[in-house]
Amino acid sequence: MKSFDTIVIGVGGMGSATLWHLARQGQKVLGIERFDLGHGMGSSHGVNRIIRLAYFEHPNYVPLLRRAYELWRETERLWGEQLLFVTGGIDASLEGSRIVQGALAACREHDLPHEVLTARETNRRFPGYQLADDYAVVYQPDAGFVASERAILAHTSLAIGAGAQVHAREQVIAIEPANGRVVVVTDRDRYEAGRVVVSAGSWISDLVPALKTKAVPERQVLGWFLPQKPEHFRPDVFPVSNIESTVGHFYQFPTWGIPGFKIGLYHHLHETGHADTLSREPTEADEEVLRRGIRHMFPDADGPTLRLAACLFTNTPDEHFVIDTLPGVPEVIVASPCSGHGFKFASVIGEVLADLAIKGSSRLDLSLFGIERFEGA
Ligand code: PYC
Repeated sequence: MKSFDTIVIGVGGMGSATLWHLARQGQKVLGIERFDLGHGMGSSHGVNRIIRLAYFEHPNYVPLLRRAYELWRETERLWGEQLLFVTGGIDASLEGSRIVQGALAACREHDLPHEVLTARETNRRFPGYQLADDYAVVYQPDAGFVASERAILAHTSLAIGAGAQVHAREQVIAIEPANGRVVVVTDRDRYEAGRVVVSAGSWISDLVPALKTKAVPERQVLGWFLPQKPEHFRPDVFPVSNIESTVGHFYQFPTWGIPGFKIGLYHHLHETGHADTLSREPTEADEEVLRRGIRHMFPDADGPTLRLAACLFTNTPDEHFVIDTLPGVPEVIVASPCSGHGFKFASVIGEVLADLAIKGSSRLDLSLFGIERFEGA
């Protein structure tokens, strides 16, 4: 049986970064991916994902984000291609509600650069936005997006260059811990390793049954639309945003990569199920949901549809991540139920998982992400 220091199961956003951080530290590593490398079945396709520092979800994410920014910049230097694009970012909601309060709490606790704007000031400064007067806005200059598909290829290429083995189109059937090591059984072979990192995204609970009700796949749809005024939706004039509006929590990007203004609705139509059976085929109903947000806040983007794509969130009950060793099984490390907001962290989570595999601990505070916070997990 072939033997490795660490096996990484799932070579997507988190797994590819983990492989790189393990390989660069001289580990003998194998990455196993059930689909093609850079496939469109998971949570990272559709060219880019938002990155932002003033994190409304919880101030504890900020130190991780600072390190994520550093590592994205390092990865782009080593890879020779830009992966992180700073556009500035807008967090908006009705006065006093979660997103604005959360973003301000992160700014206060970590002394982050930001501006509080009225809706009118926002609309004047960034004319792609047409927010109603009752929205409050926090503008953060460091936000932008990460080229998610390219980042997976970058991390994987760097890992292979540092000696990692990668097997795509190979499915893991079982993880069998025994005598302080782990056997990984696939549809092609059996391997053994000192540690296994399970970063299998929406398939994680197939391999880690303790997460069955704690890492729930959800269908999500992204749309790209041709603006009537394309000049208002370029990356130099249109900041990325999260807006908890009266018609839903929408997030949006300037035109980049795929032509068209990009928009998504958090928790789209609340469709959950097994990752194998959730439809990846967008429908007219999906498009209508996205147009609701466009008409409410971005009327100049209400042009022809250019592309729709379905991807998956993997939601935990509190929407915080799981990054931990399996209780009672320190050889198995789990990460990736990121509730739709994880990709921006891939660079740092890769480093954290490599540290957990090699040293058993991370210098970063992971207390928000423990598996045992879920009763019965
Ligand atoms: O982190 O801004 C974000 C985000 C939006 C949608 C999913 N994640």
